[in-house]
Amino acid sequence: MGARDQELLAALNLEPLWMPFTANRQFKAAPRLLVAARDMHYTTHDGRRILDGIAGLWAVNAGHCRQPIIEAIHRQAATLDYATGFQMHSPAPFLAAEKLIRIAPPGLDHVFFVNSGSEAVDTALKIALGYHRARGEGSRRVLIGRERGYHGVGFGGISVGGIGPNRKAFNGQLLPAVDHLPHTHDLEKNAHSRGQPEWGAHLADALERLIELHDPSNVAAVIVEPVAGSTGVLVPPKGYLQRLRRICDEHGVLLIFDEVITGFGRTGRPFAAETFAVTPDLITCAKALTNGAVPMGAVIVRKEIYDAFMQGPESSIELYHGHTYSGHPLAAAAAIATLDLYRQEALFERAAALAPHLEQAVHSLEGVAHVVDVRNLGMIAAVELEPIRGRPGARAFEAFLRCYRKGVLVRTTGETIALAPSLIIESGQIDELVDTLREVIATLP
Ligand code: PXG
Repeated sequence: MGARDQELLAALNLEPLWMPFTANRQFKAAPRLLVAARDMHYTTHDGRRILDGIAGLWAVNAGHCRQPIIEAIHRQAATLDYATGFQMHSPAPFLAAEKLIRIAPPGLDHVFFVNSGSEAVDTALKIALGYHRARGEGSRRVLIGRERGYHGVGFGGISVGGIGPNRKAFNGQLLPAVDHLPHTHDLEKNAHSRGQPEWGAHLADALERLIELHDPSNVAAVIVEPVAGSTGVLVPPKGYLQRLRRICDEHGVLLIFDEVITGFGRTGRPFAAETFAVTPDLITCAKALTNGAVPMGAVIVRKEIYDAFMQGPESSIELYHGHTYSGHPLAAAAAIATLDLYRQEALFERAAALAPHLEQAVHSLEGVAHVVDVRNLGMIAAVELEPIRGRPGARAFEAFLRCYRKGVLVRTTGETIALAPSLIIESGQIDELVDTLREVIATLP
């Protein structure tokens, strides 16, 4: 970064922008700005290189500023900047949908495009309700989420989500017919699990009880993240997702996997559904769909769900839902280039091949001061720290700040430090991430 950039940044007025999920006043007092990126690294406003340990925010799976994606966006912007998807469309979203279903689990073969993970979740919940209604089972309205689930910030997403602070200020205005499964995190039983924990499949049986309680005739769908990300990387116990699937099948309830972070090779396969060999009825995805380059999300559904809507006169609109930017040409062009790049560079296979190295590296942090748990799956890893009494999250946040000063970007949530690097990472860079974490954690208060 040149002196001119620094001058521009010095003149930047930070006040008008209300930042998302950020301690605005604390940040503005000591800002951290990223001004450029390439492959595995960011450049900061003070000219330092930062190794990106979290793929932007679980998004940049092919690494930053990749040439084929840049060119596809440029080409599309210069050819067709925008076309509505309402009663018209442009070619790119059709091609993107076709490419997406090629890597989706068999049977999930129709795609609804949106602009974010939150929109994907709310869209999936609406499709689930509409599906039952279209089949004459309109009483099925109860949606079941899970404690510690994160499904974005729409009213639907925070309702099925299981994060107290995200719901607190809006309590009383959430969706009315919602219930929650217990989360699966238990340090007494599962601390330091490598991959899926052995204990906890039976926690899925709570679904049976919830469905009984509400009566199956009233229950529409269950939504879970296959691996919960935002609330600290909670890997599903062995057999747990299979049990959820079986219980849903027994009661005619739809199963939605929110794969906004687990999609696109993060677990070593295109989707976690394949990694865990459990096929949901709907998948929500976003983030790495365009390698983070243009906002886009998608809901992928089973043929039977799409077909259930395709009734009545052909001139009727089957689903009263959509966004101005559903299937935006720039996003679709970025998605096409991204999916091609994942295939050409075999990045999902690369993730599967690198996962054992990440596992071994991160588990070397067991026994370091403050560390109460290390867990991992695919190219996701997490280190949970003992909290400082009375100051929840403070120790992990301090680790984030110190890592950043030492040239490494990690993500912290509560007491957990998460790693989810781009799938192009080299094994030496994995060691650099973990070695930096080790040094930082050892010096934490
Ligand atoms: N579902 C899941 C599983 C997510 O992880 C969303 C939905 C919402 O996506 P949008 O595009 O609306 O943000 C997400 C988003 C973190 C973190 O700290 C993760 C997300 C967002 C912000 C922070 O891990 N994931």
